[in-house]
Amino acid sequence: MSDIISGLDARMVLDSRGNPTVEVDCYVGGVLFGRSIVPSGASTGAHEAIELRDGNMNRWLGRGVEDAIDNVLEPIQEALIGMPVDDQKAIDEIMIELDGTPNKANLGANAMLGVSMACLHAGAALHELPLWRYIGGVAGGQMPVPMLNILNGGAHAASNVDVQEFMVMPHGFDTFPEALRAGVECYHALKQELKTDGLLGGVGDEGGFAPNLPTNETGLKYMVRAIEGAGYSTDEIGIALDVASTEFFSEDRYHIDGKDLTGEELSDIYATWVDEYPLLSIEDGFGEDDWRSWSHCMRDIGDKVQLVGDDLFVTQAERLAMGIESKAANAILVKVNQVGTITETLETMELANSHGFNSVVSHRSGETEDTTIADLAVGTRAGQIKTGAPARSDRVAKYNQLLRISSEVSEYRSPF
Ligand code: 2PG
Ligand code: MG
Repeated sequence: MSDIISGLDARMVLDSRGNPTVEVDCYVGGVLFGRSIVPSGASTGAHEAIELRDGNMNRWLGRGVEDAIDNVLEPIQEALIGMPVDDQKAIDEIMIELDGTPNKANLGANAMLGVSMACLHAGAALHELPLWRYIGGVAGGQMPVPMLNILNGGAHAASNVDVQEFMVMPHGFDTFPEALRAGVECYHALKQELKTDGLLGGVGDEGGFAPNLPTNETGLKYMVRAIEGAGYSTDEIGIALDVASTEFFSEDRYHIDGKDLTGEELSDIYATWVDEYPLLSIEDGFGEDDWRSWSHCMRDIGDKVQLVGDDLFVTQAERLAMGIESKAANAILVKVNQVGTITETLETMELANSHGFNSVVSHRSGETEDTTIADLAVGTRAGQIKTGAPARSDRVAKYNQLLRISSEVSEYRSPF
């Protein structure tokens, strides 16, 4: 049987916010072997690889992806036809060279990632392996602890809450399905708590509730009420935050809860929250270039809480190496479209792992039915995944894929 890429196809499809995105098909021996859809962020980091948008304001509010699709159909296809589809590294390296820029500005990270992921799926299909096993190889897989974003704020909601994500982290369970059930029950309990207080409205971009709250800390109180309201203890279910603080950082100050705080003052608030709440993980507590505050916070509470760099590291080995050097964090968020290829994603995760950093595989706020990240989390044995609330099919699709995988993979270990 042929293992050679015989062609690529690409088309525009919609993401969960009604924006255009890129779908890529990979053909082997003339047969469709792999398909992928590219996700898209809202609170994007300045250092992320470039997502190519047409900018024609008469169509799709300037968010069209015709140029990215043309790049798949023309230069990328031309360069990849004839390549063995299971040589992921060579495929990604050819695209990186063809692009020739440090941030994928030429071909577009959305074009490149679509191809990279479609080839990954095609490679798995060629070897008749489930995707997680193709990624994991002989090391097999490990189920991740889920982080469910049940209360949305920041750029993902129309509310007054600055913190972007309040997640439950069911870490004290023996299996993935049990952990997921506990997390989902907290989602339902939070709905009840908010209803009781007359705060139940719509949901945010990741399916979590999006109430207006008097302070950000009130969100933490609701999380505890949700955990306990669902009948669990805060010893078995903790809280993870994505503060996404770059969104409210300007002129060297953090504008949160109507105050203008220095990085050190904000770090002190996190320290109090860690003492008073079952807070296990804080993502993007500081701005994407505020290395000093990150390192200060690490020195202060880095032994008590997971500090995750998202906009800080943008899944790129070079930025992660800076963070390792300056002891700025102890974990990395992994988003495939921040770097643009599977090979570079795996290299960054390897670097994290070899320096004792935790990895959290993540969705984007703009998602689709594509479930590649579920298999990626299992195959790389990342240990943690965040993929939204258990609501809206773009989020639930990942949890459902993990449930499917869990019938084959029983290994499950919480990093907490
Ligand atoms: C984040 C993500 C995903 P976005 O900040 O971690 O939750 O949001 O995709 O908007 O960057
Ligand atoms: Mg984030």
